[in-house]
Amino acid sequence: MNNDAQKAAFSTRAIHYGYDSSSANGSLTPPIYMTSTFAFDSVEQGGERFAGEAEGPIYSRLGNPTQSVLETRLADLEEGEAALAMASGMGAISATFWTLLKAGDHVVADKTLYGCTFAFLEHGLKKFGVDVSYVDCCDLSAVKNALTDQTRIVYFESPVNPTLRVMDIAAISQLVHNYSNDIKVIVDNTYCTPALQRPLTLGADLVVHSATKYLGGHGDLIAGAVVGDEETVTRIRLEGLKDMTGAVISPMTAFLIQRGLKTLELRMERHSQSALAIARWLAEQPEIEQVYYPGLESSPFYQLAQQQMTLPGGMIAFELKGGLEKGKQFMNNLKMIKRAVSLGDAETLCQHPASMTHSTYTPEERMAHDISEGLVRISVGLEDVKDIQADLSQALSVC
Ligand code: 4LM
Repeated sequence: MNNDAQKAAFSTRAIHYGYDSSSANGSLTPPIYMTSTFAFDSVEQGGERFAGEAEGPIYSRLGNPTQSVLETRLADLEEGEAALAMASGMGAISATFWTLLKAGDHVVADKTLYGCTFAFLEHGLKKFGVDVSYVDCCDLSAVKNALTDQTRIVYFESPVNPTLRVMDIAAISQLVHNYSNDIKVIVDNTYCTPALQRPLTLGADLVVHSATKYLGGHGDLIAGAVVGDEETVTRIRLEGLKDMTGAVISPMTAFLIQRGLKTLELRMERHSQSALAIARWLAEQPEIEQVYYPGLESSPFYQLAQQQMTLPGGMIAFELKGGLEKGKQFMNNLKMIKRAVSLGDAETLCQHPASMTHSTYTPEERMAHDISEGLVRISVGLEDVKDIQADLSQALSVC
């Protein structure tokens, strides 16, 4: 491993860290170990690896050298001790929760979560005797009041999908750890990536990702990851991944994410720059009721986002005057911009959370969890910002 790049800047480490080409015949890019299993030199060596007494690969459900390069690099970028890459964001989230919880435990989660995360907590974990309280994690006293002796996890996204509320990660982590060091603060960092925000440096215990999004960055894979301290990540690998979910990442996918990481900082800068311009423009349009974007000075989260994130990111949500019907009309008018869920791709994507990503909530739950029926979400892509704006403009003009 060539880890000299450790002291280098983020973009340099995103390209070099965790791989030494001299270990692989000089291959500039890390080889893809497309193998399910690994041959042992002897029965004794195999036994030692299984017993954890010797280093070395065993079977790709437990790890694979291509995956290891990605994990080493991602852990470094998030400033964690270790990372575990998995088959999807939901694979990473579920493996993490299954490992850390047992029946009778309690989770405090923010009131607005990606739809399948909400469904996992509400319909999955609750079925197995885990209690979940949803609170507004922007309200520190609400978080404090929700903690009990049974609480083991405090979980939130920041910024939140889809409403873009921003949580004070340092303040929440401090409050929770003052209450008990047995509670893990877990932050879903999908919207920011470590290029814009590093929750572990702010006091969080674990970070989870849908690597499907900005980390991969090209809309061509599904993957996830968890990053944190070595001991917990090893437990998640050996319990949540190996025995409970089996949500293993393929070597090819791990390779594609490594490729995505090389341009992560560049892409996040461009996504943020274009999204800020688009959000400012949207806020001036007479057809628009409200724009949610933490980079707008008018946002209630502007100051916190300035402190906690290096840039405001590429995601925008907004409501049109006329609500749901106008929102649908607007979306159907789009020409270049794709009507699609997911985010963080080169292509600008537009979706309707109430009927798509957050349709796992009932209409009553959506209302209680702050997801309005008329909300439209845009993942601002890497096209020229003038072309993105032109498409939005023509779609608005015929509403
Ligand atoms: C979407 N999101 O919003 P996988 N955490 C966050 C997410 O946004 C997602 C996941 C986890 C969307 C998918 C259709 C904050 C997903 C789950 O899809 O399992 O990699 O990640 O459009």
